[in-house]
Amino acid sequence: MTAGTQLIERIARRDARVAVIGLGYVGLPLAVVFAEAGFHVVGVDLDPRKVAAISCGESYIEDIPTARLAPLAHAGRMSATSDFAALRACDAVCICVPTPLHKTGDPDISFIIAAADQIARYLHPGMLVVLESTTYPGTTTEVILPRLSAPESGLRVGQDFFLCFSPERVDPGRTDWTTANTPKVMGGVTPQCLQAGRALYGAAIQTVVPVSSTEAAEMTKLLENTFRAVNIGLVNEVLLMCERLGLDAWEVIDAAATKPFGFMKFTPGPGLGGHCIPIDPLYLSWKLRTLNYRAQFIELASEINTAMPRYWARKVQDALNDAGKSLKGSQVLVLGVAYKKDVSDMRESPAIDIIHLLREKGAVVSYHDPHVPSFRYEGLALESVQHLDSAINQADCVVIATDHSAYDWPAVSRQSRLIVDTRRAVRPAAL
Ligand code: SAJ
Repeated sequence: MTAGTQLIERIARRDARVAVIGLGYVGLPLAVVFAEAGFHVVGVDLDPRKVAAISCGESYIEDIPTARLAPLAHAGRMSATSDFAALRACDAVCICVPTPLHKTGDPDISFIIAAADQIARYLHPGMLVVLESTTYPGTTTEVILPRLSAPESGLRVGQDFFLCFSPERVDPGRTDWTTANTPKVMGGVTPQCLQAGRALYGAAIQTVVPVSSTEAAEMTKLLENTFRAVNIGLVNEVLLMCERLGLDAWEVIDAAATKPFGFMKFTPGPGLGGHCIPIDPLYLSWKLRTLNYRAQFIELASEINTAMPRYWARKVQDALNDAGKSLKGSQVLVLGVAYKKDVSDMRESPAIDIIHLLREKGAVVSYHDPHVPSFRYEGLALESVQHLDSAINQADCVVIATDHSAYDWPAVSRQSRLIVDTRRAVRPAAL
């Protein structure tokens, strides 16, 4: 019996022990889904607070209530550690670590490399390794594979161990599409690798979508998020075009969205926030530059999207000027600093760029966000104003940067002297 068939049999019997490296918004839900499918799961994370919380059965991720995690931890089906030696007893390891950018804008895959080096220390015959972190095409075979099939290990990919890439598709806060029911793309270094990956994920996730290689799977994820970034860049340019045409961009986009086919609605905004969309496409354009190709749509969309905070800061300056006021010394209240509505995440939030730009021009800027009571981010340390009504009354200009559902937008509109609305949260009267 080959190592592959033995692994697949252990998976079928739920005897396989699964490790998940990285217990964030991707790794923890994945670990829970495997544990609920009957596997013994060990989470590995360098953050002792995460390890302690999971060991007590307490969740720190919105998508996983403690009531769902606790029974698994208490039944011993799920545990956590910071000691990578736990991998020695595991049959499968899923890597769910961050893939940020360096300050230079180049991919930072140091977390992937660190995980691969740890796995290499405990790699044994019959082990399956699956990379989930979003990265450029080629990472699995060019970076991970050499570390696992180093001559001293004597282990051969596809025969002794198995290596796959399967992109994460977690959208934090979403309840309709979850880790368990979102189709999961899977590519293997060899057919045997793909077979092992499909066996494991197919035991816990409703639909596994095989593709011909790890590179195809890596590219699939980047296409998904590049599609969003480029279309958001397009509608932000539509805003700039409509302004010159004297048209309301949101009216035009809403009207276009009535087309029941061949159109997908995106809306202009303050820029591009989050930990995925602003970053993932730059992994792709970086890789293509190494192949002497310039990914023009990605670069143009990035140029337009990153220019939006400056566009909106200028709108504030112009609006105050039209009201006979200088931006310098004006009280400006920013509503919403999270990167998108109804979340508390601030990563790459364009609202922060707008605040910086307004402050640079001498405005006295405060903010309110029901999901962000205070923050210390990118050189700013601010607290949300406590009394929204009085803050609006005192403001020379209100900037709507994040259109949280918690706001009473008609009331904001009535109370504000001046509004710059980057999200069209305040809707004009219907025709
Ligand atoms: N944004 C716009 N206009 C739009 C849509 C978004 O300005 O029409 C802005 C948002 O305000 C935000 C940024 O772009 O600042 C990104 O927004 P997003 O809706 O893409 O949200 P994310 O970053 O949470 O994207 C995640 C992604 N999920 C994964 O990578 C697994 C993405 O693939 C999902 O499609 C997206 O959630 C989703 O649909 O909610």
